[in-house]
Amino acid sequence: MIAEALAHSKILPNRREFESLAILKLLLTATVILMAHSAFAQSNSTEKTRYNVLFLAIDDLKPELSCYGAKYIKSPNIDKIANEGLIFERAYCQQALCGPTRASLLSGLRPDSTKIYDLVSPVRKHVANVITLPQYFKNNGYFTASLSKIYHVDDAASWSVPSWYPTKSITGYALKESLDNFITSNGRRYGPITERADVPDNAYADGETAEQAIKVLNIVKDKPFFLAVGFVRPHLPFAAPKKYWDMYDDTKIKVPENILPNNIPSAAQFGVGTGELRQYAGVAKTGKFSREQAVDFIHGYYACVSYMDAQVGKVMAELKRLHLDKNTIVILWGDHGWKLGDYGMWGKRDNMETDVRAPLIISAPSMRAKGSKTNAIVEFVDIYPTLCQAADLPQPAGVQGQSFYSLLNKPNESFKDAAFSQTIRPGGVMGYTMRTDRYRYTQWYKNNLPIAGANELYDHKTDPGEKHNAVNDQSYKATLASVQALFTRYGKNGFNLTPGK
Ligand SMILES: [Ca+2]
Repeated sequence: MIAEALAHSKILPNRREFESLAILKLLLTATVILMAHSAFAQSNSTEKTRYNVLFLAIDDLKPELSCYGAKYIKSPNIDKIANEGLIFERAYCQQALCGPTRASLLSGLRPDSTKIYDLVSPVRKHVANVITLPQYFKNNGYFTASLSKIYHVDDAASWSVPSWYPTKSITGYALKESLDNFITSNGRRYGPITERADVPDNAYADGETAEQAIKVLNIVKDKPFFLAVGFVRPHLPFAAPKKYWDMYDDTKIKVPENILPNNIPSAAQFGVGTGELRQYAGVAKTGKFSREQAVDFIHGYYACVSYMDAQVGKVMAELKRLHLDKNTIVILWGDHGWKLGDYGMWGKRDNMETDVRAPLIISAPSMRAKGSKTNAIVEFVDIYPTLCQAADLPQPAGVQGQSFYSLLNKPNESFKDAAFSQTIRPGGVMGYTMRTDRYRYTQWYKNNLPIAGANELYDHKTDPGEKHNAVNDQSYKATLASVQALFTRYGKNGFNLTPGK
C-alpha cells in the first residue's frame, strides 16, 4: 500500500493538474502515514532527540502583518510565532513568482542554476540529482511530509510519503453562485475574484490543511520530523469565510497612491503581473480600477491573511498541546511579496521591493534572540543551510546560500552586503536586481546582453517607496558607479556565486 501510494507521488502536477490531484483525493491518509512512520520508527529507534522542523509556506503573503508593524492587520497567531522567534525585516526571495521562488528556496540554488523561471517545470528538470532541503533532512533520518502547496510542481524524492492535497480546490469557492460564475480565460477557468461565504474554516482548502496537519503531528510526534504545511491564501482568489471579512472596515482601508515609478525602462514591462488578477470573472481586462474595487481587493486580501493566520494558529496550538514546541524549529515564510495596489498595480513578478521582499519568521528552541527583529539582509536561498545548522545537521554541499543562523542569537549583526533577485520577461529578457543596505540597482538584459539604458537605481534613504529611478540623476553619478561596481563584482552570472562578506 505504501509502495502504491509512493508510486502515485511520482506524479508531478502542474498548476492545473494540482487541482485535479485534489479532486482525485491523492490523500496521504492517516493509515498510510502510520504504516510508513511505524516502519521508519523501527529503523531509527536509537536516534538521539533532535529538533523537528515545522515549515509553514504561505502563498503570496507580503510582509504586511501586525508583527511587521501593520497594526491594522489581524494576524495574532503569526505575531505569536514572531514573539517567540526572530522577524527578518529584509528577507528577499530570488524571483517573485511561485514556481521559481519555491524551487530556489527548496533546492538552495538560484534561479539561474535551477533554470526554473516558470510555473510548470519540476525542480529537477535541469538539476536531476539535486538534494533538496526536505530530502536532505530525509537522508539524515527525518520523516518528511508535504501538505498542500509546497513546491509549485511537487518533488516526490523530497518526501518520506506521498504529498497530501486538500480535497477543496486551492482556487476554490464555497458558494454555488461563485461556481456558476466561471469564465474561461487563456484556457483556464476563473471564478469571481472575491467570496465572503458564511461557512466554517474547512469549507476552503486551508481549513482542511490545518486539520490534516493536526492529524499528522499526532502521528509523527515521537520522531524527528520535517513537516511542510502550505497555506494557499492570501493567493487569489480572495475567498475566505465571512467572519474574517468582518474583521475589517471598508471605510478604514487605505489605497496606495496610483503612481508609477518615473523613468522606469520599458524592458521592465512594469506591472505585467496584474494580468493574473484581471483574468478573474468580473474584473476589467484593462484600465484603472475604481477606488471601490481597490478597497474590495485589499479587504479581500486582508480577510484571507486573517483566515490563513487562524489556520496557522490551529497547527501551532496542537504543536504546543503535544509539547512539541520545546523541540521544534518553526519557520514561516511567504513565497514573495505582492503589490496590493502599490503603484496602482496588483500582483507580483516585478523587481521591486514590493515584490521581492517577503515575510520570514524563524523560531528555534535554542535561539537567544526571541521576540526580536533583524535588519540584516538575507536571501531565501540561505534558508536551506540555515535550517540545517539550526537542526544541528552538517552543512549541505553545493548550495548557493549561506547559513544566517548566527542572527538567531545576534540579530544586530550584519550578514550579507546585498541580496539578488531576478525576473523574466518574454523575448529573452531578464532583469537582475541587487538590494544593498541603502540602494536597489536593477539591470535588464536581452539574450544575456545588457540593454542600453535599461537600468534602475532607487535610494531607500530618500525614496523608500521606490518611486524615483535616479539612474540618470547627476547627483547620483558617484553612487551609481559604486553600486554598479558591486553589481559587477558579483556579476550578472555572479548571481550563482555566494555574495557576502
Ligand atoms: Ca506565490
